[in-house]
Amino acid sequence: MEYPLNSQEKSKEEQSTNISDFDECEELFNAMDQDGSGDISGEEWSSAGGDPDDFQTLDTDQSGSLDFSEWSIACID
Ligand SMILES: [Ca+2]
Repeated sequence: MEYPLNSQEKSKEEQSTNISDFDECEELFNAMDQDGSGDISGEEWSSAGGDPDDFQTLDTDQSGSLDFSEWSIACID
């Protein structure tokens, strides 16, 4: 399924979770996880240009790092 070129405007509601979203999120996650530890530390988040307040919000279990499930909630939704 492809979106027509003239309808680039997608509302948040229309963006369903699909494979390409997931792949993009995974790529971003891996890019931010600079040491390949499998989670994004506060330092990695900041050095990627992330807002510390967003980090706090996304770190739902307050572990001090974002794992992929925490990240994917923000990325895919
Ligand atoms: Ca890491």
